[in-house]
Amino acid sequence: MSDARFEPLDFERLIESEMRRRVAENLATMRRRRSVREFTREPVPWDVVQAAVEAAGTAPSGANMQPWTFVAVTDPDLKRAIREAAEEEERRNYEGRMPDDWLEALQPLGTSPDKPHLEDAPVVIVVFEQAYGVRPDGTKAKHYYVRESVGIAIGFLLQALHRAGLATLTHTPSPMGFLRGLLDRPENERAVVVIPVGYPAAEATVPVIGRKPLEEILVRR
Ligand code: IYR
Repeated sequence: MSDARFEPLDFERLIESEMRRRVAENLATMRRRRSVREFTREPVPWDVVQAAVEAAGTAPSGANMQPWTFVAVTDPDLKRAIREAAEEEERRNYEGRMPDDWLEALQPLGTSPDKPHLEDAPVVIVVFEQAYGVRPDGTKAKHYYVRESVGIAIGFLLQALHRAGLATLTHTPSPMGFLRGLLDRPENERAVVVIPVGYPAAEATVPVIGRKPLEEILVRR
């Protein structure tokens, strides 16, 4: 017998004019989201970070296991340690570990092994995926579609932070094994992404890039 419990759906049906107004407003806002690599050291409101992470936690996940942990680092010593470890790995990447075609693909972005943003940004959110859960009694709970679930949650997080007026960078130092030790996370957790969060420096620039036109990314059948 199933012990599933159901409740009425809380759904707001919109008239089409309101649908269009909202989707256009969202598109205009999201078009302005950019990956930012230059931050001021100005602190950001902690309650805004909290609400953005709570929004990320509403993401759908395999069997609703919510296989994620968001570690929001504000401690300057910890941020420095993350920067130093990330730069060490990245130096090896740029100086030989990345094949030429990868370096070539990154050329337009102007990235380098120097990661001052990992220290300058007032908050650095490290998102961990939980390969499995640990129940209160210590037994393991299986998690499903972990990477997909965490990827969706990261998307929610980036959107929430952007809409709240904060800049972010989606950074994936490679390999990221050092983050579990530095941040004292349990052995079922693996870092997926590092997200510096803050205000862009007044003189911040971003690479000139394009977005694929709708005709190229949407297929109607
Ligand atoms: N992880 C390196 C290299 C890098 C890789 C990709 I794929 C990017 O889109 C950007 C950078 C770095 O952070 O510099």
